[in-house]
Amino acid sequence: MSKVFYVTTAIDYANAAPHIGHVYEKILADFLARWHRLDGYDTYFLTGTDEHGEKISKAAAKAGKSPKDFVDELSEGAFRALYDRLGISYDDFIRTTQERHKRYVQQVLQKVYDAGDIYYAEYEGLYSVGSERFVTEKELVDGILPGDSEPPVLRREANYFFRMEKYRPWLLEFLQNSPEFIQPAGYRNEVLEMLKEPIGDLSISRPKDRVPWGIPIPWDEGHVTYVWFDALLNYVSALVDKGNFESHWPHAWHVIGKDILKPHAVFWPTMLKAAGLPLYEKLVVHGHILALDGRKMGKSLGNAIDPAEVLEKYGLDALHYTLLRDTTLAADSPFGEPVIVSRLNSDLANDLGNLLSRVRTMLIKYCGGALPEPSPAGSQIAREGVSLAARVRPLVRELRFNHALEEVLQYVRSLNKYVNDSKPWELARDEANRKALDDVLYTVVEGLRIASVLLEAAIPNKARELRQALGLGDYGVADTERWGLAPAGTRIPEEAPILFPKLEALEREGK
Ligand code: ME8
Repeated sequence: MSKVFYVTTAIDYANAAPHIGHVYEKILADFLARWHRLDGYDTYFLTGTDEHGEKISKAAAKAGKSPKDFVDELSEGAFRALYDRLGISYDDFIRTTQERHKRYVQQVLQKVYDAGDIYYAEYEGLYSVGSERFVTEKELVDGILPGDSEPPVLRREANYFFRMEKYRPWLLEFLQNSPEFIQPAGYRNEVLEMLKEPIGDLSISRPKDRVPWGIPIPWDEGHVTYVWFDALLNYVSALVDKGNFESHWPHAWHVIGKDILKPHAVFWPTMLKAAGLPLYEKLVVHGHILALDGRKMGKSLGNAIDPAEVLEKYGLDALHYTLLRDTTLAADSPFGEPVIVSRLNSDLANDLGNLLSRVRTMLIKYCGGALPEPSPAGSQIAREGVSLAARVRPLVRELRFNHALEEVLQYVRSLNKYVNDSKPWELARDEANRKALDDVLYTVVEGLRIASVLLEAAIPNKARELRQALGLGDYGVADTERWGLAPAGTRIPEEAPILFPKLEALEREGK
């Protein structure tokens, strides 16, 4: 059976600079993409920007720019540039203003219209510009949609409507029978609750004279497509454009934040059904990143962290690792520099980096700077190493990323303890212990090789640097399930930078 994996992120609104929440989500998806690539899946990773709608045109007008110039600058200069610096390993970056996307959206609209699932009607309702959708009274708390900064406005206009309500019984039944479809389970329950009562039909157009910035409705010049109907289709339009819809679509995992659960869990499956397209495989919903005091981060609150700044200060690997290790998918997670510093010092500098320095020093001192012959595969620590992937893999697939990383770190700690208990510096005093000494050092090298591969999706650059410092190249997850792959006689580089300098040291040096 060939293994195929397709992962997407929400496409960010190109209306302001990216924030740490955007970065968190891209790192979650990047972790999944990298892990699956390493584990032998034919992997495709899509991210991009959402560039139409009222929110964008308002922001452009405020900045005194045309919507096109405005989104070009933000999409390329801010979002894509930041994700490149962050090492987000996307295969395609979609922008909803691209021709390939517009063409596909129009095709789908026409198909659903021709099938009779789109009609024209007048509607009056409360509209949230912040969330770009009509909301119900029930969704509001003190007159405002949670997460929005402004109350919704009463709006009456004639629009095209998608017969979403018609598909509600089907969707409800499907979700009841598919416990794995929306994860974590708490979000699934929220959706099941939403679907118990009528959801109404979805207004999918806007009059062009009020919102000119959008994809024209193919059969009516006077209307443009509602931004969510446009945006959701990015997940498919990008695949169709590259000719890998058939192969990858059935394996799609969408990574999104909890605030856009309804569009992804309700609008999107019903749209796919109406368009005669199969459903995606899984919706991966994450909570929000909060300030350390537990409050929402915001520029106006002065408690926001700038992702570009923390990236510059702590490096890509530390940021990826801590956002994966110190958050829980199902909940909102407080995050800030103290979290990065303490995690970097403990797991990465003390446990992992220090072990690498220790073993390198001993290889140079006791083995002439070359890897010794493989140690026995049957030792306790070797068996623990080759079985590690079997423990980590299900944790990744179950989206328990923090547990997956902790599992590997526990192994790294076992390796540290193994060195302390075996005392190679004492063995080195007597040539009669040569074989025992070689075995200890090889075991640590092999253990580090295994750990580095299983951590690579979270510390992509440092994992490779670690192996390079031992003269080793790249391996896949399957190569961690075999002992003795580090070739005997491999020369290790004489010099290697400290993998993760402790942070007090950085501060002292004034870096
Ligand atoms: O919603 N913590 O775009 P967006 C974690 N264009 N994630 C956060 C967050 C936070 N504090 N704040 C926002 C949109 N996000 C639409 C998506 S998809 C077809 C269209 C997440 O720029 C948010 O939940 O407002 C969403 O998943 C993503 O960032 C983009 O948000």
